[in-house]
Amino acid sequence: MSSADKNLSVFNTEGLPDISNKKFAIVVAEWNNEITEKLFEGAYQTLVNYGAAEANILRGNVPGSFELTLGAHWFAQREDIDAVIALGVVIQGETKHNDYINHAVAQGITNISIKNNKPVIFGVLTPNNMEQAIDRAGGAFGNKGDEAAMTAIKMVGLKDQIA
Ligand code: DLZ
Repeated sequence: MSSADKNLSVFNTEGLPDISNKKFAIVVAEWNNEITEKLFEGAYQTLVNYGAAEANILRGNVPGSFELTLGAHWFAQREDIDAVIALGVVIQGETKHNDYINHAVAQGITNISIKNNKPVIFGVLTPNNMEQAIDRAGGAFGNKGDEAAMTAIKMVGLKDQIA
């Protein structure tokens, strides 16, 4: 099992949809960018590994995770985009700032997904510290960017089946 496959072991990867003509957007928060870049690399590579054309993967940066909702909304509004992946890392701090950001983004992403009737994937890590973040961005616990991309692939296929 390759390391990319190991990261995705929580998923059933049989019968995945053909995504060669699907278009994806990845929105990346610049806060904690040493981690969010790893999440981006994992998400991008997983999309390519499972059949997405590189020309069909767009990227947009936003300053912090709080801005992911609006950045994702701008992409989700576009008819040519099939799914959006929002990537960020909000590390627990001494203040409650992180709680406000996490709740706002989780709610915001849910809202824009429903409003635009397309998958908008919550790829935001909420670790207690940097070590936990590293473990989940290509470290001991895999790469949550890979998982976010696989979720997007599966939801794109489900939409074609169900919606
Ligand atoms: C302000 C802030 C803080 C304290 N922590 C984080 C963080 O851990 N991760 C993150 O992505 N962004 C953080 N930000 C920035 C906010 O997301 C946002 O960019 C600012 O509050 C401006 O709206």
